[in-house]
Amino acid sequence: MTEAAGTAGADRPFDAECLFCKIVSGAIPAEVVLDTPRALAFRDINPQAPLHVLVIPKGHYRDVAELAAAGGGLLDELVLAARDVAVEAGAADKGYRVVFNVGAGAGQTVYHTHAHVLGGRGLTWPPG
Ligand code: D5M
Repeated sequence: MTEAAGTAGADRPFDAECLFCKIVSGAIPAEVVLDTPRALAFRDINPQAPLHVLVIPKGHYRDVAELAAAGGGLLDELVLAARDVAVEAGAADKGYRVVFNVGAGAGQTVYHTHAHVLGGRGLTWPPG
């Protein structure tokens, strides 16, 4: 978290400088597909597959390890929300991918935990 981090009145970590905190607060619009008390899912602005949704905790945690360390079942909720997104999109039967990039070397550009949920086409391995 940055120096701007605090809580935004909902008893959860908040970073006023964070793009995804701004999406949670509604300051920046997003195409929301799932909204739960502690998680939000919205379409990626630069989709890499027919289904490409980001699932985020509403609280600010810089990466998935920080989220997991915070405990409280938040990581479980994100994974189950990712499943719900894939099911709702009709992508679950043929398989989907849930990716957390951690750190710049892995391609993380937004330091607010997000699961990429990818599906709707064949997905090869290894990823780039
Ligand atoms: O993934 C960060 C992802 O966030 C990347 O795939 C683009 C996406 N992104 C960036 N800005 C937006 C907005 N405003 N709406 C929706 N999606 C967005 P990373 O793993 O950090 O590289």
